[in-house]
Amino acid sequence: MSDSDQGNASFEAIVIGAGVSGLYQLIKLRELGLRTLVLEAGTGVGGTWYWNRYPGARFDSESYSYGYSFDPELQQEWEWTEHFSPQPETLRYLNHVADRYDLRSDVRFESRVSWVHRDEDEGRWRIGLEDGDVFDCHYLVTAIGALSAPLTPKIDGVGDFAGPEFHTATWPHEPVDFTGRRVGVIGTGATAVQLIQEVAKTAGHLTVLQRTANWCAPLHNSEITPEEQADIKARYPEIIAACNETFAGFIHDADRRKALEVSDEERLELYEKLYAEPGFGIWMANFRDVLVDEKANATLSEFMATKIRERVDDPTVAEKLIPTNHGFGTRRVPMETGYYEVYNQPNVRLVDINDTPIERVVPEGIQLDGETVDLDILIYATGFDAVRGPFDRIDFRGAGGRALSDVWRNGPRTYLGLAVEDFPNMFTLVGPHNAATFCNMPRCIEQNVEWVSDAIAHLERRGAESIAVDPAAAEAWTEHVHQTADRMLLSKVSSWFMGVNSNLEGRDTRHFMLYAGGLPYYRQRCEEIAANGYEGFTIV
Ligand code: NA7
Repeated sequence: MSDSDQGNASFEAIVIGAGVSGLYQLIKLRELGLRTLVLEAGTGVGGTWYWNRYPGARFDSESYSYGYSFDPELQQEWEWTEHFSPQPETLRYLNHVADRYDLRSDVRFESRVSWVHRDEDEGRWRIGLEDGDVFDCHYLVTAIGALSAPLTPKIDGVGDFAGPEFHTATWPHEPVDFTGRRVGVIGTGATAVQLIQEVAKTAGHLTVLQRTANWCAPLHNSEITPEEQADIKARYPEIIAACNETFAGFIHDADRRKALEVSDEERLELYEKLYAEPGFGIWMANFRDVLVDEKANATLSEFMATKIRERVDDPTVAEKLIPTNHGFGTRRVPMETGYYEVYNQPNVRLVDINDTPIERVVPEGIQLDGETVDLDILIYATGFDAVRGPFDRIDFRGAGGRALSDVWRNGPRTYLGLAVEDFPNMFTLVGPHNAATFCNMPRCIEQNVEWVSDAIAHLERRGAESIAVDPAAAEAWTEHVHQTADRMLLSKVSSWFMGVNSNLEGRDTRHFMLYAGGLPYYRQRCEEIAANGYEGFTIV
């Protein structure tokens, strides 16, 4: 399609977002012969990896387990240089994919969607952009990501700082020089941990403002040697197949033993082994009861606390870095490379804002209770309105003009995390209650995209006009999502997994945003539903 075609407003399919899921969805819709347009807010492809350019941003997934697997030639020609790829390389990879399959010609950049309305007379979706342009389509696929609605904190004076200020998720394209500068970072989530390690290397002084300590685990990143590269390339089918059989699509899978059934020595042996190994093993390949049984979890948390005490010189600082309100792995585990040692540096100060609350942001920096922290640069690593935020920021209206925010008034209600009642012919890749939200994303994204593409192919073959979720099916899936989460300790803890966010009104009660039944069961359920003629949907 040429640029001039993009000016035509009508398409058979529109995809919102040109990140990992949107790019693959475009490839699959083209294979079906559908005239497709992708609407992308950024100036380039990449989604998460386009926006999150902050120093230190990188995979926590093994690089070769993260890349697309749909084309063996793509796997063979691309060379990941590190076991956990840094953001610039990942963005290059996604641009390579866009080039290789000539995807940009069907992407309209700088096109932020502000509303999506169902035209029931025409049986089409109308999509309005911020710039006023309007498009319409038969099939709509949202590929808007789970972590793409950044939030600044609800703190008085945000915006009053006189110097440069940044949110990690809208980082400038030009490098920021921290040399000799006084830098403040608000937040200590997975993003902040990656960032702090980098900023501390050159900043004149770094102040970290921590509200909740998180359990961080060593990443153990390294370069991929030529021998490892050859081995990875020879074993790609095996690696991807193994990921697809694990709970969350990673190369790591739970140890079949229980922490409380083995001897103290055996338990410690596994903890030490996993702590010394690269990646999420300590979270994903641990004893199978540590994320569901409080006593089992306590043994692991105690082990991790000992490590923090060993690595941080000042015992008072070490205690501040040890979480006290949640067990290991019940919130997203930040992966680190020398994070704890940062607090041994003379140019770094940890402020626990529970002891010394932030009063407000002021032109000079941050006003704490009784003290002003003067800053040259202020960074918000304060996260996102996760999972549902990207939907809430678009005015979605379905059948009968019903707002999505109304359907989700008491929390998301979806079928398979892929479709919503009253939103016919609309599919939500990586939507709330979708296994892809709790997954090594591309492994689940490929499953999502292929399932949606098969569903659309089914409709096209039958000459059907629309597919719509039965409310009872959405009800049952939502209930299943909650029951599955209730078995896990993470459901007892406040985090973005649970939809809790202090920066948003009315978001203080827990409502699970992800799907924790595991990728194999999720895939099987999706396949069964398709095999049963799209059970739970009405096709007309
Ligand atoms: P997270 O994990 O939501 O972390 C945000 C951090 O910012 C966290 O430490 C928050 O503390 C802190 N925060 C948020 N609002 C405030 C206010 N108002 N005052 C002080 N501190 C605040 O976001 P990330 O970007 O780190 O990671 C998101 C995901 O992206 C990550 O899990 C990966 O999957 C990739 P809190 O814990 O709420 O007390």
